[in-house]
Amino acid sequence: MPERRRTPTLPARLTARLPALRTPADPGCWRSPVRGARFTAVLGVVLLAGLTVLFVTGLLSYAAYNPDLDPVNDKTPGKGWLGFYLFAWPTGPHWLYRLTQGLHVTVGVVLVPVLLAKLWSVVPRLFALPPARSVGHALERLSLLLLVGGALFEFLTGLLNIQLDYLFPGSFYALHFYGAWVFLAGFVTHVALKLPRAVRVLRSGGIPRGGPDTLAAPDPLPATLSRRGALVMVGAGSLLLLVTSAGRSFDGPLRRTALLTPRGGTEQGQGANAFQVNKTAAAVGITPADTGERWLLTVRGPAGELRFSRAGLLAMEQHTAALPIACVEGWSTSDQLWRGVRLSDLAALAGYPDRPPAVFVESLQRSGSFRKAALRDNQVRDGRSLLALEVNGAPLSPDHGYPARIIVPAAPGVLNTKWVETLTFGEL
Ligand SMILES: Nc1nc2c(c(=O)[nH]1)N[C@H]1C(S)=C(S)[C@@H](COP(=O)(O)O)O[C@H]1N2
Ligand SMILES: [Mo]
Repeated sequence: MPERRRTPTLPARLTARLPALRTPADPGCWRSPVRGARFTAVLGVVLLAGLTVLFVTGLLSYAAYNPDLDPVNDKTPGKGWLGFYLFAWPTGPHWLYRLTQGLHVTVGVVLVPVLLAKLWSVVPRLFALPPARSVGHALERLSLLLLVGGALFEFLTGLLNIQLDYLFPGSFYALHFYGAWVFLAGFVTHVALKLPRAVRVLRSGGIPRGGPDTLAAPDPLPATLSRRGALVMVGAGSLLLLVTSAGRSFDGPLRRTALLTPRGGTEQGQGANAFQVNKTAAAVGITPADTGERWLLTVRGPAGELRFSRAGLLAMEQHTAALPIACVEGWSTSDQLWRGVRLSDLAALAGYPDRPPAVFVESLQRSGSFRKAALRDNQVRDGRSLLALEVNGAPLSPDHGYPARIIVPAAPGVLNTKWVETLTFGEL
C-alpha cells in the first residue's frame, strides 16, 4: 500500500505560536525559573566541601601505595614534583585506608547529582558573548575549562573504575592522578574568584547586593517547582545514592543495600572464607598444582636464601591480627581474624634480627598487575603484619591467597599480596 505523503511544513497555526528563534548566547533563551544566584551558591558551597574531601582523600590514597618506595608500587612514575607531599603511610589506626578510601568513593558517588545540578545552574554562562571582556575575564573562563573538564573527567574515570572493575588496568591511576591536578588548578582559581560572592549571596538571603541576579532567567517560564524544591530533589538524589552505595564498605546484610555496585551481592566464598574476593585464583591462572605440596616460600636476605614449606611455616610461632581488606575501589570488609607468621620474624631469619627493613613481595601469579608489591620498614616492623596462613580459624581459601598471603594494617588491598612465593628483605 502506498504511504500517504506528509507535508514537510508545520501547520501555520503552530508556527505562529512558536517564539522567535533564540540562540543560547541570548540570556532569554534560558527560561527555567529555578536558576538563580542562591541556587548556584548553595550547590557551590556543598561542592567546595565535598570536592575538597575528594581531593585530600585521593592524595592520601596515592600516598598509601608507598609509591616512592619502589617502582612496582608507583602507578604514575613520571609524577615529578607532584609527589612532593608523599610520606611514609602509617600502620595505625588499622582501619585507616578503609576510612579514607571508603570516604573517597562514597563522597564521589554522592556528589554526582550536586555536580550535575551545579553545572546545569550555570550553563547559560558557557554560551555568554563576547567570550572575553578583558584579560581577567579570559583567564577566569580558561580556569573554568580546567575546572569543569577536570571535574567531569575525574568523576567519569573514578565511576568507571569502581563500577566496571578495573576497566583500564594500569592506565586508570595515571588518568585519575593527573586529571586531579588539572582539576585542582581550575578549582583553586574558581574558589578564589567566586567564594566571596557565594558567601555574600547566602548571607543576604539570596539577593546579590549591588546588582541584579545575573544567574536568574530574565524571562522565566511559570514555576512548576520552587528553588527550594529543586534543592530538595538534588539532596534526595544524593541521599538515594548514599543509601544504595555506602554498603560496599561493610559486610553481611549491609552490603546487600549497595545495589549500585558490583560489590553489593552476597559475600563470595564459604564458611570462614566468606568475604569479598578481588581476583579469584582461577582468574589469574593459579592452579592447585602451583599451591599444593610442591609450593615453597623463598625468603631472601643477608642470611642467604631460605625455603619454607607450608608445614614449616605453621610450625613457627603463630600470631593473630584482626584486619580488614580495603580496596582502592572503595569496598572493604570488616576485620577478619588472620593467623600466620610475623613478617618481622621472617626478617629476623633473613638476617635482620634487630631492625626489620623493607620487603619486596612476589606472588606465584605470572601476569597481571598487583602480583608484586613493596612494604616499608614501618609496615614490616608492625606486629600485626603477617604472612597469613589462616583466616577466621580455617586455612586460607584458594581465592583468598592459599597457601600464604600478606596482610598489613591500614594498607590498601593492593599491598596485601596473595599466593606469595618470594620475600626479599633489605633496603629498597
Ligand atoms: N597476587 C595478587 N595479590 C593480590 C591481588 C592480585 O590481583 N594478585 N589483588 C589485590 C587487591 S587489589 C585486593 S583489594 C586484595 C583483595 O583480597 P581478597 O581477594 O582476599 O579480598 O588482594 C590483593 N592481592
Ligand atoms: Mo584492590
